[in-house]
Amino acid sequence: MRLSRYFMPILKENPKEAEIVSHRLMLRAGMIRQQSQGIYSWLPLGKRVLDKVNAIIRDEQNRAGAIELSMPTLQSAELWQESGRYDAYGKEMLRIKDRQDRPMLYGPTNEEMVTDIFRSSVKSYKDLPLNLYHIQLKFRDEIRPRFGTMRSREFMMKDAYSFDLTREAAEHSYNKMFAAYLRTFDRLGLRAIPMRADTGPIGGKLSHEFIILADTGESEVFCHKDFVDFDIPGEHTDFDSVEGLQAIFDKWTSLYAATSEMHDEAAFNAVPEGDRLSARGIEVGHIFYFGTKYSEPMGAKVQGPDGKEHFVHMGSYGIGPTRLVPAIIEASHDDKGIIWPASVAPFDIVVINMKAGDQACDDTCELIYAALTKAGKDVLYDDTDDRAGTKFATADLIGVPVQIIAGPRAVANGEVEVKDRKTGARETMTIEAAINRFVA
Ligand code: P5A
Repeated sequence: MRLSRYFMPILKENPKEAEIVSHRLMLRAGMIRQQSQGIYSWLPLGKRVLDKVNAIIRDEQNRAGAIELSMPTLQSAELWQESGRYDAYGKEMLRIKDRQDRPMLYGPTNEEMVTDIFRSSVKSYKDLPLNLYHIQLKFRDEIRPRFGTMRSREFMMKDAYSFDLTREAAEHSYNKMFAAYLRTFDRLGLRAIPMRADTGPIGGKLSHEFIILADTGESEVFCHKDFVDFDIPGEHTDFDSVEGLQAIFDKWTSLYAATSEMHDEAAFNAVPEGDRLSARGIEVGHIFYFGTKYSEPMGAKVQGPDGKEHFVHMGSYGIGPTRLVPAIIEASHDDKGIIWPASVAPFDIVVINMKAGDQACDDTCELIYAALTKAGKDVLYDDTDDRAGTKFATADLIGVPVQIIAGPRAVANGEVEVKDRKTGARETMTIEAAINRFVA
């Protein structure tokens, strides 16, 4: 992508409305724009990051055996009347009427709709287990939308829903998502700690929130500090192994970890004082087991091996991609801007032409840009006629992991500089060496 032809509206000044660093940096880097309170457009640079986050989430959901579908944002009120949540959900639900005066709503979550899909076509235990997910916009009319897309009214969610014949089988499904979440957040460059949490309007008695420790987090959390160094399940994890997944779950729940709503002061005080971590955190995921809460009132049942009908045991599993992007920034930035983990960076490399219009600089940059693009890298080429200082500041602000800098003096020697955004380390090397480093 040539910057001169891209759309990346950088802000020079710090936006006044932004209270936390991720919100400030997302606005300054031209990643998002607020359209009305708590409702955002994702501008091209932000959209690239969001797509990469979603690709990792999708990959790990698929690995764990979940199947993707797509459900609509608008739902009919009737479904929610069946489960009893239409009235219970309160003012957070955006209620709309269509032209025939039928009550509709902008979905805050999809338990009812997916249960309806399930009951219309699954009739036998032989079709279980089943886990269906989608990545879709949601709307919750939050009392206090704030911190940009961290807590917005319209937001994206990956929501998965599992269906099983028995409670034991449902626990295996829960453990699959538990392990998949550990892997997902790790690939996003984050350390997320599962913590016992309040189930709120989703219901049931068992749930875990996945929390990123951050001073700017909205949740108050308490946990054993060893979680920070626990091993993440590897990519060859056998998701069909009941014992294997139970062992992962048991390990990751063996020490104290709870959000403030579930906090047990006495249990926490039993943790040796030096091992106690009392901190703030960002909830990036939340998984639930709620048994037959929806299947019973909505009549979602299958025939079991005993020939009788059984209400299915269900769980639901949410991740917030539009919250994850600022959470990643909260965890990874410096005073110059964002530092993207390579897995979600909007571009792999930025090529900075320090003197656009200078034939040697232009030729060198074109050569590098073409070679790296051909090798499948996402390359941003800063071919604008901005001052070099402005270009460096922009490159640091948008946080692309590698900068290849071509200035007249180095280019005259057949060389460029390669800068690592995270460490700031710079290395001068031949043009060929710079290309080879990233092509291999
Ligand atoms: C689980 C999947 C649910 O809604 N139903 C379907 C269950 N869970 S949840 O905890 O309420 O939300 C799941 C995740 O969505 C993100 N999230 C938000 N992100 C941005 N702005 C919001 N207002 C918002 N509300 C929820 C969080 O990451 C949460 O863990």
